[in-house]
Amino acid sequence: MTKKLSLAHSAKLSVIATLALALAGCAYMGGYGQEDAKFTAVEVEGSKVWQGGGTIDLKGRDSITLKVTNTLGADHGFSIDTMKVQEVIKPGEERMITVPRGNIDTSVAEHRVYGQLHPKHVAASLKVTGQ
Ligand SMILES: [Cu+2]
Repeated sequence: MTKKLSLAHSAKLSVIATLALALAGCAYMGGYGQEDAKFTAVEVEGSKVWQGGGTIDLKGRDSITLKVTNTLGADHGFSIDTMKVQEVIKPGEERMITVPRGNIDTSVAEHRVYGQLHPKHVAASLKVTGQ
């Protein structure tokens, strides 16, 4: 009798533990530190390219976060004029860039993402909806 009760009790505990882990997982996935879009400076067939992009829904958001990585051996510029972003990313650096909603030009649906240091650096684009 006592054994049966304690088994039932430990089963209940393991359900609670599983739920707690699942909740923690959800909080992590949707929480702080997650980027809305990723851009990576890479070399493709001899050209330097900002690879990445996507579409971000701005509805109900105060800011967006971009994860920018430079895998190359020199500094590369990262600019989005219509979001007031202009950065220089060091070789091997990974940087999270937060853009406040107020800096995003809402008259533009597709934002040009380019490297201001090198005219030949191939640009990418980022779409923003729900503004
Ligand atoms: Cu560049």
